[in-house]
Amino acid sequence: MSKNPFEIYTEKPTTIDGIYSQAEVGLANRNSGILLETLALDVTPTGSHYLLSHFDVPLLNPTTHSLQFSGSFNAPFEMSIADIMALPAVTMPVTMECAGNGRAGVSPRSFSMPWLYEGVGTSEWTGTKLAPLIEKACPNDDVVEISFTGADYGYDMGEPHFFGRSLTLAQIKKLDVLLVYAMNGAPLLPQHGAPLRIIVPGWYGMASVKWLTNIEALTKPYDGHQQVKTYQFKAHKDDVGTPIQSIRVKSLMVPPGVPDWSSRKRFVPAGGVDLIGRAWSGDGVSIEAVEVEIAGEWRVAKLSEKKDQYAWQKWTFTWQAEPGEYILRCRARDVNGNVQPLDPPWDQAGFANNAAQCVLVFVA
Ligand SMILES: Nc1nc2c(c(=O)[nH]1)N[C@H]1C(S)=C(S)[C@@H](COP(=O)(O)O)O[C@H]1N2
Ligand SMILES: [Mo]
Repeated sequence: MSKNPFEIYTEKPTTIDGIYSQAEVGLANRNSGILLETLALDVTPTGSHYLLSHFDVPLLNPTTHSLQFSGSFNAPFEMSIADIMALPAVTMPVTMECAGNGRAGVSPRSFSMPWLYEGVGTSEWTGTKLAPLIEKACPNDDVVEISFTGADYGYDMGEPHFFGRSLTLAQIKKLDVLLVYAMNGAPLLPQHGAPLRIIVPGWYGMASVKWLTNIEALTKPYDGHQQVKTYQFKAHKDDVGTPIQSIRVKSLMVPPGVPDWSSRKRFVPAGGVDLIGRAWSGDGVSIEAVEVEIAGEWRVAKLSEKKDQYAWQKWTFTWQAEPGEYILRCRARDVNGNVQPLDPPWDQAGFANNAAQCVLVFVA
């Protein structure tokens, strides 16, 4: 047998809209999503923050783990977690969203983690700024990119690799990248990248490498699988693609009322109903307005001020619900004029679907 049993698996399995394979259910069980009711909170409780791990969760020892700076640095070094924790600490609430969030709503759909709406959350991340450490390691003049490698290893499309991503030096400075060891005031949990990860505020989650082991200064563009073979917008399979980076404008609501166990449709008693939700956009851009659609009419919601640059904003709307059947929708607009579409934007792998959420409710 070949040393690489997956070398023939270069194509993703075929899919049927609305029908999920056992492998996809397995992915969905490992990669839990936010409980939409916790959108009522500014900070997502750690246990409700979504998860996306491509391979197995590495169980690393925080007392022996170290971060290596390698490659074309003039003054490379190594740091323990204790060394990193001794540096000036920053705590930042950041809304993180998986680039695959909404994938299940794109038709025809592509095989991968089948998110409906749940691949998002806001945590208070504690760590230290990455840019000064890169400066300390002193990148040589020939450096074009910095790569970040995780300890998790596996196969995708026939290619064995450690999960890794890259950023340019300019991006690291501009994006306020953090080297993070704590989440919501507690040490990172294994599934969220313990003992060390980066957080790239304002970008989709794939950039925020977990289980960080190595930071390398590269003299050629990074060609890691998770940078060049995926996380590219593609109109079709053979499209050259454009890299996915900033989060697209989006909003979600807490589904009102109570659910039916098997259909997940909602029952709402007639009368005043307080709709609550969150809205966010990429690169720390503020939201300008959120609208709610009820019975075909779009109405302006009340929007809270932005408190933290990279965290979502709260919105509310009081609905005088009359008996009937409704599809509620919400859509946000950011200050740059980007608006959520009503229909899913097309992407071959279902990335970055920011179409307005639909919630079916019965009022009686
Ligand atoms: N090492 C490593 N880092 C990773 C991943 C991974 O599989 N391995 N998944 C990425 C993706 S796609 C997302 S959306 C976020 C999810 O972070 P979370 O699981 O803490 O929510 O981590 C990113 N960092
Ligand atoms: Mo993701």
